Amino acid sequence: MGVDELEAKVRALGFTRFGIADATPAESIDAYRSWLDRGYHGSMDYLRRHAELKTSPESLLPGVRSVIAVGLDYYQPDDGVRPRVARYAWGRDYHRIFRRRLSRLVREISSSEPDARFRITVDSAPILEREYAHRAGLGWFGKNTMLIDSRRGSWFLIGLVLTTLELPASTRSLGGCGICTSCIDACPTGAIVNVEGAWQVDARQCISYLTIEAPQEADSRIGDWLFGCDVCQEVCPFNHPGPRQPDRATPTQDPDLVTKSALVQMDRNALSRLSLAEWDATTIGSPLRRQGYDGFRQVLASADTERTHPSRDTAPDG
Ligand code: B12
Ligand code: SF4
Ligand code: SF4
Repeated sequence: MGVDELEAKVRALGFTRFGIADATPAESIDAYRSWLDRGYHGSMDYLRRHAELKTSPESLLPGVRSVIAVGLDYYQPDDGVRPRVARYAWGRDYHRIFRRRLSRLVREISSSEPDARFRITVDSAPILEREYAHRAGLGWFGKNTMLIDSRRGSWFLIGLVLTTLELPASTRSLGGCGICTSCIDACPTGAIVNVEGAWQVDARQCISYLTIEAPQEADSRIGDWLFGCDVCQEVCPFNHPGPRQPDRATPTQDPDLVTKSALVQMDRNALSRLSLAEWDATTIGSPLRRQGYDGFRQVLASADTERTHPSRDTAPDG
C-alpha cells in the first residue's frame, strides 16, 4: 500500500495528523531514565517497570519496521464552567476512540497486506509516544514538553501503529520555542523544570498528575482544576491563531469529542450532590472515570473555584 493511500485511510477515520517513523530504538531513552531517576514519575510505578521495554519498539512487536503516528485535534474554547476539566477529557475517552479507529485501519491495511503484523498503542503501552510522533513529523518538543507543530500547535492526542511493513519515513519536525518562557511563568505549580539544559515536567508537581493520578485531600496546589490542566498549552503562542497560521486552535468538529459528557458541564453544587451511583453512570466511556469516585470527591473538596486564574485562551470564540 502506498503512503498516500495510507494517509487517505487515516484521515477518513477522522485523524487530523499523520506521519511515519522508522522503528529504530528510542533515541531519548537516557532522558527518560534521568526523569525516572529524579523520581519525577511520582507514584506512576508502571513508568519505571516499562523502562526497559521502552528502549525499542521491537519489544512490543518483534520484526517491527515502521511506526505509523496519528494525531487527533481536540481543541475547544474555554466554556467557563468551574471547576475546570482539561479539554482532552470533555468528550469520549480518547483511548477508546483511537483503539476503535486504529483497529479498523489495521483491518483495512491487512486486506491488501495479509502477511503484515501490527500493534496499536495509545498512551499506556511501553513506548515513548512523543518521540516516535516527533520522528514521524507530528511536532517538536516545547519547553512545556508538549509536542508542538509550528503551524497548528499542540492541542492533539497521539496514537501509534507499529507494523512489520517497511514504509518510507516522513521528515522530522523542526522548530523550537526560542526565548519564550510563557508556560514556565504561567504553570501554577512550577512543575516545568530545567534539568541540565533540557526541560522536563516533574509530574509530582503537575496538576494533571495531582488531580488524576494521585488525588489528595486539601491539596491547594490544584487551584480551580477538577481533572487535568491546560494552562501550559493555553498560554503557548503556537496555540494562538495568527494571520499566517489560521489553523491553530480550530475547534474540533469530531463527533466523539464535541459531545461533552454531563459531568464536564456541572458546576460545583451539582458535582457535590453526585452520589456514587450517579457518578458511575455519568462517567461511562469518559476519561473522567480514571479518577475514581473517591479521587473525584477529594479533588472536588480541594478545588478552589473562588481562586480562579483568568483563562488565557484567546481562540476566536473563546
Ligand atoms: C506520564 C505521562 C504524563 C505525566 C507526566 C508528563 C510529562 N511531561 O512527562 C502527567 C500525568 C503529568 C501528564 C500530563 C499531561 N499529559 Co501525558 N502522558 C504521559 C505518558 C504516559 C508518558 C510521558 C513520558 O514518558 N514522560 C516522561 C518524560 C521524560 O517524557 P517527555 O517529557 O515527553 O520527555 C521526552 C522529551 O524531552 C524527549 N526529547 C526532548 N528533546 C528531544 C529531541 C529529540 C530529537 C528526541 C528524539 C527526543 C527529545 O525525550 C524525553 C523522553 O522521550 C504519555 C504517553 C506515552 N506513552 O508516551 C502521555 C502524553 C505525553 N500526555 C499527553 C497529554 C495530552 C497530557 C496533558 C496535556 C493532559 C492534561 N490536559 O492534563 C498533560 C500535559 C502536561 C505536560 N506539560 O506534559 C499526550 C501529549 C500529546 C502532545 N501533543 O504532546 C501523550 C502523548 C498521551 C497521548 N497518547 O496523546 N502526562
Ligand atoms: S499541565 Fe498545568 S501544572 Fe502541569 S506543567 Fe502544564 S501548566 Fe503546569
Ligand atoms: S509557551 Fe513558549 S516556551 Fe512554552 S512551549 Fe510554548 S513556545 Fe515554548
